Amino acid sequence: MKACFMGLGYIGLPTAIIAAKHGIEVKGVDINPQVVEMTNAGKLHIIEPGLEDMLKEVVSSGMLTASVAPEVCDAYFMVVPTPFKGNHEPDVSYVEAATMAVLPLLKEGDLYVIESTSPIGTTEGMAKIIFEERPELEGKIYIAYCPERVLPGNVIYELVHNDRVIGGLTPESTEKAIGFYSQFVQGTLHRTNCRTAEMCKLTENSSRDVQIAFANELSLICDKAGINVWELISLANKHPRVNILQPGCGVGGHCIAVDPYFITADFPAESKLIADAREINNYKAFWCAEKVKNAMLEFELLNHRKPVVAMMGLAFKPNIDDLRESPAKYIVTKVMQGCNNANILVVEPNVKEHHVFKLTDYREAYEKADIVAFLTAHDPFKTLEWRSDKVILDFCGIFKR
Ligand code: SAJ
Repeated sequence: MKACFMGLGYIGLPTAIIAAKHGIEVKGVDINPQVVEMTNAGKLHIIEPGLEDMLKEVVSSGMLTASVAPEVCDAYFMVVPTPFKGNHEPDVSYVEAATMAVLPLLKEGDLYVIESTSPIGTTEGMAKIIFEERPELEGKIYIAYCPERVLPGNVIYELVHNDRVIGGLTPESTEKAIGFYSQFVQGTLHRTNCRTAEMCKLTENSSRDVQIAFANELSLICDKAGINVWELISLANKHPRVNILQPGCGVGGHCIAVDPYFITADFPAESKLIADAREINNYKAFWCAEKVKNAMLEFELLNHRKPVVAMMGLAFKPNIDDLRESPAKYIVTKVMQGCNNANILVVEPNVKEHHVFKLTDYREAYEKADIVAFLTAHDPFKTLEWRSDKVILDFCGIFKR
């Protein structure tokens, strides 16, 4: 079986490599010629432990080749971005473009799968486009939606071992998709329809966003009530059936902070809790920036000089180098806007240099700072000793004090 993966990004490329590793001949397609060139040279354009060796292997064996245009295969996978537009409206134009690109190649018996996180009804919408252009294919090809749930940094293991939800346009389509994924997925493949599978992905991430919003709301209440929120949550979680997540400086990344809008955009009247959770998590980043700015003003009033401020962390979550959609980055920018940058030390131990921020070593910044704002709970920060001579704003539970 020949499989075509449209989109060689954080999900498409690892999935293409794993499929090729399991004996499937794979044609990888990306609109970025550099991605195509690097892939064919056995070089990763993303950071994922252990993946580059696997890429070199499948490229040298000829099981994976990349190009900018698709060619005739037996199965086609849409693994392209689904961002949202300015007004939080989902943008499925990349899925549409990828579908139009493979449309002329489709033949009877082929499998067409969307993996991209999509609003409910996208798979049916693409089927409509396909059958309008190619009416002879109606009922003759298999169409399904199969979301992924891998965690960046552990993609190889999770792509093989995570359970997956397979939602066919028809039961036959579900079975056909199961036949494909069972070639390399050891997790359980759960059968359903395409709308449920689309909603399942959105549900998983929206549920996490709501849970994080609850933790963040607790942190605002505890700040006002003079309660240590970390201690509170730790005690509440001693209850056998309570599992409250951790407050942070907001919610970042391309998933948890984005996917809930795919629901609220289509069901605004029904999705109040999901919408409020988004508001709370976005507000938390604003609240943290205000906290830092107020601490700077208080310091200046008390000490008659501007403070040195260490902003600890830019990444959107602990121990990674991904700054995309990062609340920490937003907070640093907001704090810098309010003052001349001279006394703001920016720290990100997982990035060597940044095109906007001058980076300082985390130990040096901690030593020099009068005010220290912990934004991302990177492991190296946890080696630092608490200093009572500094103003420490611990937004992400480094010291849990
Ligand atoms: N966060 C908190 N408190 C917590 C947990 C997370 O503030 O207790 C913040 C993080 O700092 C980060 C954001 O939430 O800013 C998202 O973090 P995450 O741990 O959810 O990581 P993601 O976005 O990389 O991965 C999520 C995962 N989804 C779920 O856990 C339900 C992953 O399995 C998905 O594959 C991924 O989204 C995705 O691609 O959809």
